[in-house]
Amino acid sequence: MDLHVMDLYIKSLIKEAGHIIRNSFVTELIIEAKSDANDLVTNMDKEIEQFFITRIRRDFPGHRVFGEEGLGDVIEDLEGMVWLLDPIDGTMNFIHQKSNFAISLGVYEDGVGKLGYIYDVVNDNLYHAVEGEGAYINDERLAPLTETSLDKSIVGINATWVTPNRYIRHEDSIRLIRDVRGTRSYGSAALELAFLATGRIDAYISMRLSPWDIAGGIIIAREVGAIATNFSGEPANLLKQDTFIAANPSVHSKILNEYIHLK
Ligand code: 2AM
Ligand code: CA
Ligand code: CA
Ligand code: CA
Repeated sequence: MDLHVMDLYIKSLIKEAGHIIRNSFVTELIIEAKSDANDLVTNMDKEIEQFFITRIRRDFPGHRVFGEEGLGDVIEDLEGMVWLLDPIDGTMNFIHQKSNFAISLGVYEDGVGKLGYIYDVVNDNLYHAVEGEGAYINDERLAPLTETSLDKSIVGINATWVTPNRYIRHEDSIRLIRDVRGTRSYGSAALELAFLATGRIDAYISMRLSPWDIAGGIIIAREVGAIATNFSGEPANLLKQDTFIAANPSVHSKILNEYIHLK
């Protein structure tokens, strides 16, 4: 199918999902814990994932859906058309703040990112990209990233990763934080990638992300020149959880080589 036809379809689907989420603000959420007491899921995460799956199965038979809440297909390869969906990225923010969360979606064909979307539901900002045709916010084209340096960079990093952890050496994260201009933590990997694409931050680092957290964002970020890899410098993993760094090309390899030494 023509990518531009799909793009129009997906934009309207995402906006419809956004309406459902905004309307849910007046009703009480059912909140459950997943892997631990702070890893949360609500009835809306599941409802929105189901909403997408029902539409995709009806209108795109043969396409597969890989969603965080597991209501879609079991995905062990990226053959054919695969939609990687996070119905609500930043569930903790969704619950506590009713803002700073996003719908994240990437459409891949045989493992190649074709269409990427991040919808900041509350602010009604839709970031999107079509492979090779640039990245956009609300259909206005984003400028390519410009050259910068580490001492002028703002880095997105969650404070958890500065406490002793099993992924990265404590002294490395402390040194990185000292050497950059500033750090931010938004609590939504998808939004951090959208902010990287708009130049509001210059790098985003996480020790553990899942395919649906980054699938849409890496397509968008790539269109403005950002580089996204795991901590070994390999392309981001779209089948399983992994380390992740996406950054302006002028600081990506410096952060990776001089600050990140995996334990
Ligand atoms: P989520 O809200 O969809 O779970 C900050 O918490 C970011 O890390 C969010 O994008 C969040 O996505 C993601 N994340 C990935 N794995 C997580 C986990 N086990 N617990 C909490 N957040 C997780
Ligand atoms: Ca989650
Ligand atoms: Ca997520
Ligand atoms: Ca989620």
